[in-house]
Amino acid sequence: MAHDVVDLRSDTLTLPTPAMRDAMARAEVGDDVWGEDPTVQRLEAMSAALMGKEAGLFLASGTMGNLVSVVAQTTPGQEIVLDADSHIFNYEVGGAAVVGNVQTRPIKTERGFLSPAQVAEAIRPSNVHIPITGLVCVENTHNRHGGTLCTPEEISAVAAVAHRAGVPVHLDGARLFNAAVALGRPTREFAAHADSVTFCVSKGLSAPVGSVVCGTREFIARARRVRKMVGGGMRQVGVLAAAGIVALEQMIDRLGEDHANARRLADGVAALPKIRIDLARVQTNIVIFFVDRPGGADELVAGCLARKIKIHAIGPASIRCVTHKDVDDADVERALEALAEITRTW
Ligand code: TLP
Repeated sequence: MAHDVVDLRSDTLTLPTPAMRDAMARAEVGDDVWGEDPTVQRLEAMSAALMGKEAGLFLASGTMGNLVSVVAQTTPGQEIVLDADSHIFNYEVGGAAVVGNVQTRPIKTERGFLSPAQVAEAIRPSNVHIPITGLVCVENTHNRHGGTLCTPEEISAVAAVAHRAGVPVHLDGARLFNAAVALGRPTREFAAHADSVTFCVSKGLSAPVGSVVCGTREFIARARRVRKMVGGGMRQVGVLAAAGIVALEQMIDRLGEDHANARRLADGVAALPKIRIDLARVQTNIVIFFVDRPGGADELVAGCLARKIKIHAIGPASIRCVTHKDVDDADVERALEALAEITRTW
């Protein structure tokens, strides 16, 4: 069935599948703060297995997963090292600073990924004047860099440098399954050298709510306390975890379709006038492009909206489109036709 509105603003806009709604309605539940929700426990165990970790913890969002991971692995006054375009630094309302009382050390990178040399340089020496480096964060795939991905080997190289200095590593894998599918590698290989990893079931995997953080049993016990502290202890939350289980069972392999659609969208966009796009960065389900015309990004957003196509301006001259299960081939064609029409006179 054709979609009335084509929504390319984010993969967070995916609607739950009928199988998810069915699983939610039937979910066996209990009070999860009391450790009595069997459906949550099943999702956490499945997640831990997929990430090759001892334990998992279901949370409300990727933001909460990152916050809990930062707080559980640092002490106030420490510094966390991350990419300057990372989600934690840009889009999480300063939670690491406000709740975690840590200082962020943002570092500019080419594709969103710190090199081992950058990490080595950023880790602080022991000195009475200087904050202690408490955590290194990696984001894969990388949102602001346009869904770029890094390999398990790249993560391992960065983690080796951090670990040599006694610093743990957190992997913000909100879209880790996109990287795994794109590279044909299991998620546990990406997570292997990270001390904590968060992934979201609410993005391309299409569940309505939720993320899971995984790590050692000891880390998860600490993370559980922090989750409670920030108000994230939920009760009969198996109704949400049930959709997450369906997401992991049924929605991973199809992410390749989203990547193919993003590629077609990007190739079409590259042919438009006054548009700049780096096609090499289109590696998963995100397409970012730049508009070389004053007010052009707003014109594109408004022109698309008038044609029932939603795209997102992430800056005064930049647009982000994200493909997902509620965007099909015909929708990509519709979006490209709309963009061609709007830019025809440019
Ligand atoms: N990203 C959202 C917005 O917040 C920008 C989106 O539409 O892409 N890490 C990464 C890499 C993310 O892209 C996001 C969400 C999160 C963490 C936070 O997840 P939620 O939205 O569940 O808090």
